[in-house]
This record gives sequence, C-alpha cells and structure tokens, in this order.
Amino acid sequence: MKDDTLLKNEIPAEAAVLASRTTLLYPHESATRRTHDLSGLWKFKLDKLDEGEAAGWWDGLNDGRFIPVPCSWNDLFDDAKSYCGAAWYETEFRIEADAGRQLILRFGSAVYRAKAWLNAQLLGEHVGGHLPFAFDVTGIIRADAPNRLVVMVENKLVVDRVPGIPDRKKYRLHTIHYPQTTYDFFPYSGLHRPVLLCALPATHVHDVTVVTTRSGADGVVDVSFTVSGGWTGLARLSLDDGKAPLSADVAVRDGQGRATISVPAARLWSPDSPFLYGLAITLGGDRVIDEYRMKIGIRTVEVRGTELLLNGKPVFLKGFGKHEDFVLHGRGLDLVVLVRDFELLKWVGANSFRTSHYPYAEEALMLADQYGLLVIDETPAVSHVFSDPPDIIERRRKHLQGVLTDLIARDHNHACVIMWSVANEPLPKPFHTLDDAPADSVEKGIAFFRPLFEHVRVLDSSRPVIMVSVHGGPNEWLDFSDVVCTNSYNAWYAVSGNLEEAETVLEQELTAFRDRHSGKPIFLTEFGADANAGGHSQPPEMWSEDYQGELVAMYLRVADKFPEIIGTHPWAFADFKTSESIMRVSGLNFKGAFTRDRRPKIVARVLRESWAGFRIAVPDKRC
Ligand code: BDP
Repeated sequence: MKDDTLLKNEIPAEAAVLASRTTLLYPHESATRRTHDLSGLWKFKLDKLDEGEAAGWWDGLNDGRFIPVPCSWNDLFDDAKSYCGAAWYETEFRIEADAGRQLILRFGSAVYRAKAWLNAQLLGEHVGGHLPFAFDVTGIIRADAPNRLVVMVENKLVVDRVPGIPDRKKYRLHTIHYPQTTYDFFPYSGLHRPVLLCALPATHVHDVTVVTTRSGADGVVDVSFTVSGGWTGLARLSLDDGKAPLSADVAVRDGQGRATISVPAARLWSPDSPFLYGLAITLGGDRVIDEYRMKIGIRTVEVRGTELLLNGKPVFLKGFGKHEDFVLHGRGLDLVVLVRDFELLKWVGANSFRTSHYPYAEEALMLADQYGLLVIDETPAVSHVFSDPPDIIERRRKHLQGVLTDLIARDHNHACVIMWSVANEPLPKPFHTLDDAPADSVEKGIAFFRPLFEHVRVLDSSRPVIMVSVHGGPNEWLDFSDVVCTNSYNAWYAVSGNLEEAETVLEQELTAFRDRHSGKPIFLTEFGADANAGGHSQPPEMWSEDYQGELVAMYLRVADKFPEIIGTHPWAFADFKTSESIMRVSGLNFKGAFTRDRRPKIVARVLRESWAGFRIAVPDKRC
C-alpha cells in the first residue's frame, strides 16, 4: 500500500464538523433549490474479510453485482441473507456546472455505519441507522467529468450499539436466534433510503422550527429559522391556505430570524381534517436569494390529567405499532407499500401508529401529515438491558442522546408527530437468559433515562415524552413518561391459550397498573397473538385467525372499562420478518392484522368494526 493511499484514507478532522454544519432540512424543491435523486442500480460488493478500505475500494470497485438503492441487501442475494458485515456501494453520476451553489450529498439513512468517498476523497462517516446525514461536496464534485461515489455500509451486531445485542460470553441464553439480536425484527442492512444531491444557493435557510398554538378560534404559528453564514437581511414568511395567504416581513440578524403569524379562524389539523398550510420562507427582497417551502399543520397536543388532548379535545389512539418491512425490499423505502399501508390504516379505522422500533423514513411522516395519522415517533432504543457493564450502558446512553437530538431536529415540524418515544421495552436483564437481574439494574435504568427525558423536554416542550414498557417491567422507569405505555401479552406469552382466564388476569393487572400510576393516562401500546393466515378453529385455538381476533376483541373490551386508557395499539400492523428461532415460524412474526403482503386477517375486520363502525360483511368463519 502506498503512503498517499493511507493519507487519503484518513478522516479529515473537519469531516464531522462539515457534516454537522450542513443543512439537514428535507430538500424540498423550490424556485432556488434543485434535488437530483441518485436512486437506481448501484454496483455492490460484500467485504467479508474487511479488506476493502486497505485495498482501496473507495477508489472504485473493479467488480461487483448490481443492487437497487434504496433497498436492504439481505433478501436479494443468498450469500447476504444474514450478513451484517461491511459491504460497498458505487455509483457514477454527472452534473451540469452550477457556479455559486452549495452542493450537498444527503443520505436518508444507512444502517448502521457508513463511510463515503466522492472521487476518491473521503467525505466522512456516520454512525447509527434510520436518520439522515449529509456532506458538503461543493469543492469535490466535478462538472466536467463523471463523479464516482463509493459508500461502505456495515451493520455488525455489536454489544454497545443502539440497539445492542446480548454479550454471548456473559449470559446463558436459553433461546438462540440467527442472527442473534435482543430485539424481534430482522437486522436488515444497507442504504435504506434515497441518496440525494441537492443544489442550494450559497446563502440559504439552514434550519426551521415551527410551533403552533391556539388562541380562541385563531391559530398562532411561531416560526424561527437560521440562515447559513450568519446572514443579515430581509426575509418574508408566507402561510398559504389556498385562498388568502398571510405574510410577515422578518429582519434576519446574524443568521437568526423569527416571526409569529396569527391565523384568524384557523383550519386546525386533525385525523378527521388533516388540513395543511403551505409555509414559505423567502430570503431577500426583490432579488430572491433562497426560498424554502414546507407543509405545516396547526394543532396542539397535551396531556391533561388522565387525558390526551388534540386541539383541546380528548383523542383516543386507535392504530398499531408497525415496521418498515416488506418482502424482498427488507427495510428499503418503498413508496408503493407506504401508500398502501396508509390506505389500509384508514380502511381499518386507525388514526395513529408508532414507528416501532426506530425512526421511519421522512416520506412516511409527510404522508402521515397528509393522511391525518398521529405518529408516536420512536428511537432505535429497543430492548436495552441494564445488567450489562456500566461502560457499555454509558456508550449507549451517549449515542441515544445524539439520536434523540437528530430525531427531534428532523421531525419536529411534522403535525403528525404527537409524542417522542425514548425507548421500547428496556429490561433489567436480557429476555432470553436464565441469569437473575442484578439488584441495581432498576437504579441503573433510572440513571440512564432521567437525563434522556430531560434532554428531550429541553429540545421540545410542545409534545409529551414517553417510554414503552413491557408488562411486569420496572414501574420506576415509567415515572418519567407523560403517558404510561405498556406492552401486554396475556393469552399469548402469559396465560397462553386461555382467553377467559386471560381476561380476568388482564383486568386485575390493569387495575393494579392504574393504581400505581394514578393520575396519568395509560396507553396499551402492544397486545396480540400470532395468527397463521388462513388458519381457523372453533373453539378458537392459538395460531388461528379466530384466536387472534378473539384475543384482540377481549383486550378492547377490557380497555373500555378503564377511562384512563387513551389508546389501544394491537401488535402489529402487518406480519414481518425477524431472526430465525424456535419462537418464530419461518423467521416471521405473525402478529400482523394484515399478512406481509397486506391481506387482512379476521382481526382486521374485528378492528374495523370496533374502530370504524363497519359490521363484518363477510360470512363469519368464527362459528
Ligand atoms: C414485544 C416487542 C415487539 C415484539 C413483540 C412480540 O416490543 O418488538 O415483536 O413483543 O413478541 O415485546 O411479538
């Protein structure tokens, strides 16, 4: 290896800084902004020996097969199915000369760690999946020749990542999963979302924060924004309802601008009427320097006593935890599936979903704004265990704090996002171990969650912050949560097969839970049963559609008895892929109300009847 290879391969100290200074605002096109989507077939090569970097693959892959971007690699190639190591991607593109513009290369997400080179120059690195990152490539891109972009992505299952995995040397695991994870979904890997090349004016709107409140029948839209380079000058805000636009002039000083627009008789955003206003921020007077356009909804959300209020009125959350998951695509963004999912959510009468168990694509949130679906926006902190060594817990905490910062920065302007979910099912010890939890694991969890909840509340005081616990998990951790959320699996993992007894147990458990958390709203974030589509039995037996339907109906019936329950989300929206184990037939979780290819099971019709008032219109196979 030559010395200059080594030099080229070092991360320039400024790379991380460049990435953080680069705007991450979603690159909507406007009069001043252009976006070029690099999606398509890229060259792809597995790096099973971790030799690519030393061998200079960043200077171009000599060989390789084709892979679609965005997509997960796992379901495409037999030798990549359970592969979570490094893999390399390459594409070539041309651009026209565009003097005076800043060029940004923006990745929607890469799971889990990515390192990118453009024309053999290292751009930087990003660690953590499911959130965007960007590099300023202005001086690196060529207008006179093809540009070669090479990206290394790896998703090694490592103990101190978020989510982590159990340390096989430390614990005696009673169930082996392949691949071994602590969580119940497949560790899909790759470039999962579009890679966009964005051309912006050198002086541009860098970040925007919109907070909406109500004053009587009027809406109040508070907009603060930053402009690159500490720009000073005049800007204009306009808010368009399609009939009579409102506007405000703003004096921007040292890159900071702020204005409040009052909207008389505002059209409030809600699931029944998801009205969106067009917001434009225009820099400059007669000569427009930059224009940023986005859609916003005017709405308020708050917890008052045991109620969740949307626009001042109680709202009941009907919906599901979902996954980004589809046959062959894995976790790759698929707009076709997304639109179908949202149609089905409306069909079944849902008004909400949780982004279990990681942040979803920005396109999902834009569609949720349009469809009027309330979103509980979750981090990838699933199944954190507090019996792990302190240094590992601390590394995860630091990473998660950064994830929360980036998640809120990305999603805080979406009307659909009504809550931040810090974690799902943290546990005193791994679920599948015979070892006892150490006595101090609850305390360790408290020390972990306290600063994270504080961090979120500092960044955004306009939304409730929650954590999702599993039934029987430490109540102390839930004390941080504005809404106490619990996953409960009676009649499935507990009291298996006996619906009648499970109903009694559930009522007793919820009574105790309500008393322990008195004064707070309760949200049943998961409950359900696996059902083999097409399987029927009378009386209903486990794994049949009939049993799943009866179980979910039982949960809804019991939930009805507790006025402090503000939502029921049966698990899950659709069947999804997970690791292979004796717990999962065909490596799939079959708790979906819909099959993996989105056909409704009986439970979907049970829910539609309950949520949307539609009587079951097909012969009732349950009798
Ligand atoms: C819950 C988890 C979810 C699992 C579900 C199940 O939150 O991710 O898929 O259990 O076991 O505990 O089906």
